[in-house]
Amino acid sequence: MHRYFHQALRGVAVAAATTAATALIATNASAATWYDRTGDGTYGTCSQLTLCVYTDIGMRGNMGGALGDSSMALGTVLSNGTVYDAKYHDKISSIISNSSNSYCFYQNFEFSGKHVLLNPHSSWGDLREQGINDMIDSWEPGNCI
Ligand SMILES: [Ca+2]
Repeated sequence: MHRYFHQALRGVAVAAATTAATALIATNASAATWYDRTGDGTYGTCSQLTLCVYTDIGMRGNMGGALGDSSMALGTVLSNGTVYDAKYHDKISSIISNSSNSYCFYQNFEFSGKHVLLNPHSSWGDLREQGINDMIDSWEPGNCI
């Protein structure tokens, strides 16, 4: 758990220039606000948010969206008691970023393993093309490490 916490703090440091706080720290009151929605196959479900992940290809399925830049590790319990693990762990298939930051997405929840970099204001409609479909467990603003 301590290692986990350390990893979370590193994520914040990487994003120090942003409003980032990490949802990894369940008691962190400044964690980005998270919205659970259903993707409808358009960009509209994410238009008011910073970063959105979808469990299905083409911006469909369960959608988790963060308002504000934040690192995230699936499988942790957030301040609202939500366990992200069940809904998104190893299920993300498309992503939209409206952030001015790049984002690195990792295979493992400790910001490790296979990883891919999403440029600012970009999207991936089919993560099979990035070779990381149904694999992502964590992400953070900034470049990959
Ligand atoms: Ca999926």
